[in-house]
Amino acid sequence: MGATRFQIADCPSEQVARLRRELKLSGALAQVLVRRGLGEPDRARAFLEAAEEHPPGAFAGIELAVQRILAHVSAGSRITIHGDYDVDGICSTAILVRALRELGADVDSYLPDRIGDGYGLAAATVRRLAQRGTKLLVTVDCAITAVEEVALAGELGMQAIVTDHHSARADGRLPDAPLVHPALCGYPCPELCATAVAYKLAQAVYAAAGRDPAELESELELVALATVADVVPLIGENRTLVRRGLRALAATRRPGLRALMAVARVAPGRVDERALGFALAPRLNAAGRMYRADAGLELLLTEDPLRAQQVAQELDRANHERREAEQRIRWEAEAQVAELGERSAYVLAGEQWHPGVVGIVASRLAETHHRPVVLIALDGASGKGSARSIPGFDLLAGLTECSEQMLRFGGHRAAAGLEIERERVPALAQAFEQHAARVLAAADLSPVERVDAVVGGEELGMGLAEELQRLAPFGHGNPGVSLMVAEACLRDGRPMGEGKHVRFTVESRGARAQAVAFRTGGRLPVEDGAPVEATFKLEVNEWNGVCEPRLVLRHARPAEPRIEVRSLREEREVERELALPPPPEHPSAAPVEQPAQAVPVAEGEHGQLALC
Ligand SMILES: [Mn+2]
Repeated sequence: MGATRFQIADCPSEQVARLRRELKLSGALAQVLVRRGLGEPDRARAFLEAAEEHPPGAFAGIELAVQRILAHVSAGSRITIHGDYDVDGICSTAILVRALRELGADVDSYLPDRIGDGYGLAAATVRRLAQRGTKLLVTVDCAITAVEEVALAGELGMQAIVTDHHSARADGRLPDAPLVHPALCGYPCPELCATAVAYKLAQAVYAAAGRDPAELESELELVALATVADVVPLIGENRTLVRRGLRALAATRRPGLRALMAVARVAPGRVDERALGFALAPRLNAAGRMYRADAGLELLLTEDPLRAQQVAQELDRANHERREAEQRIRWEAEAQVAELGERSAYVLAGEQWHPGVVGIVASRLAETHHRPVVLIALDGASGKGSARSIPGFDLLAGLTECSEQMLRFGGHRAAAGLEIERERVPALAQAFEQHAARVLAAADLSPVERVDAVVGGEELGMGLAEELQRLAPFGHGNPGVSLMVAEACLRDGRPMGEGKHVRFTVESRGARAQAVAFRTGGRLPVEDGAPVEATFKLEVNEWNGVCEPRLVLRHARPAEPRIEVRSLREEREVERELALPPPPEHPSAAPVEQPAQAVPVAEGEHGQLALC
């Protein structure tokens, strides 16, 4: 993998000064906002306040869905919520089941089985539900592409409502049913997850039934969990939903969530977006990956604390199994990568790779090697694969180029799934790698770190650590802040964590700060005391009841001498000088990328956000 490059975007100092003045912010936070396209004070203020919220009526046509639901509630006919086996699919199902039950509906649910049914609404399921007596089929987190299946439901005497947030079919055909979909119904935050869509629909149904939608406030717990787990961008209304949901979670009375937090050792009062993504979501997902997702749904719906505890322990065990399966596949896959050597993409296949886990491993490999990765679980004469991409590569386009090698495939730019005959795997590998080698430029093959602010050592205190929390929740679409420390050198490396990590002192402009770097083998990644270009994240670290600022190294590279080599490599030096970290009072730098040595940032618990 190529070295990480630093990218320091333009940051006009007059915009920084204006934000500092009008919003009373530090220079560092103002730089972050300007570099993230929020230099306009009103937009910056709105983002920091995270108060964007829209009424359910902003979904065009939602009243059709509401009327249809209420008609079935008053008729007492059977309503089935059809969800999905991941966190978003489970949480959206739970919200509608609870809300409709509360209104006296005859409601049940169906979660497809990842291996047996596959993703989405299947014709066989539609038939089964019709036989089981369903009169109204409500889909959540799926079925926007299920044109034929929804038509079949109609033929079998069922009405349907489709709620989803996935992309519609390429041919533009939509199911013939009332739709509640953020992008297709003109909702002002088009990137809601399915659980947020279900929450809005439940609010609309409550309002129309004469109930107070505020009764649904506690469902924001599930909205926050699913918004983080489903990796939708944490901007716009999603920020509001996650913040409010985290507050609700801290005081949750739902037995299942309390039990889940207990097995994951998350203190409710300190639950944050990382706990959602790395501790709670993987456990809730584990049942659907290893067995069936129903246990997750039962956990969210039960009112019985004892039963909640049992199910939470079951999920915790399934999560352990998932981790073991993941670890084993990863070792085998890494061995294949080592054998293949440097390639533009990797297509790897193995026996007895759990198909519910290959997607997680594919994303880890894509991240580690910064290459598109296809992982295929072979079983008999065929195999099921999962693929993950990197920013510069359109995965679906790449697979489409090799379509004749596969039985079927689907997905999008960043993630995809496929089925293939065993004997075709080598041909797919060859075609896919050739395509990747053709379309990927050298620059695409090394990761880029976007620097948010350039700061001096004297700024790296508790004040800034707390101030940066105003940008939370962090995650997809709103990454953690990367601070470049100007004129830094790293000193006094001392191993910690059984020699895996290192703690050290950062010096910059006469100020010193304590820092840590994870997974460096206990050593400083650069020469002790030498000038470096280094990026950090600055956290509030709570340990034994004491709050301290903590600097965590992201990447470091030796700072190259700037003046001496000017005559030799003048062109390059002009570029480098533009990249010189400016003092925080005058932050202005042209966008320049510089190579840096990668230091992996510890990502907390061994968890996973990506979809399978
Ligand atoms: Mn979803």
